[in-house]
Amino acid sequence: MKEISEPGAETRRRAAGAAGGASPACTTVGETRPPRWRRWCALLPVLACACSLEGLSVEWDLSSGSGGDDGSLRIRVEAEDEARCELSGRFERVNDPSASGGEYVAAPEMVDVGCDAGDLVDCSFEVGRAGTYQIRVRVATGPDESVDNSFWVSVDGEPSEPEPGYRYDFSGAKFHEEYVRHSKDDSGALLKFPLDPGTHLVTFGCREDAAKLDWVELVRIGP
Ligand SMILES: [Ca+2]
Ligand SMILES: [Ca+2]
Repeated sequence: MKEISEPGAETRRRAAGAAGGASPACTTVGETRPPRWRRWCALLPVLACACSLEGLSVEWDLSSGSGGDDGSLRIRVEAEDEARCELSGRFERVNDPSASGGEYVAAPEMVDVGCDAGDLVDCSFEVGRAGTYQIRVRVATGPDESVDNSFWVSVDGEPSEPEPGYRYDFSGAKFHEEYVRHSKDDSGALLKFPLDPGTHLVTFGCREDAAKLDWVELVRIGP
């Protein structure tokens, strides 16, 4: 509801501003003008309103941060959705009532067996709008939070060297939402990607088995 009410309020303010700005000029100047010109002046607030609506949803979602569920700016796929996310190697779906959709995916913990390069979750996204995107996820660590808490993350196969993706560490044994960070970056920078319209692949590779992935979102944060 916020997405609807707030842009509306802003639009009303803009329309009011436009009317306030345009009307005096129109009425003082317009009275000496032909009727057609006066009709054009009367339309100005409406036109200003329509023009400002064009960019509003973007501005609003940028400022709101947590946003909402505007499908054009946030695209979510459930990791267990086989139509959207392909599981390879050891990754498997796990039933869990605390997971969104009742399932998450993970590579099961195997003693003395490390992750393999072929243990992957490949999620495809149809991006309709060019822009800069971040990755938001719902994740949880496995039972041992110190060794069940990271993935390799890549977009469209990059980066692939020297490591098979950006290292993404997280904490918290309960499912929670967060933006994916590049954990080896000292500033802990959030990953950002310029994406053109089309199909894009976001890959979560096994770095520590038992780490849980519930869903993945692409969030457009700007042009
Ligand atoms: Ca592990
Ligand atoms: Ca899920």
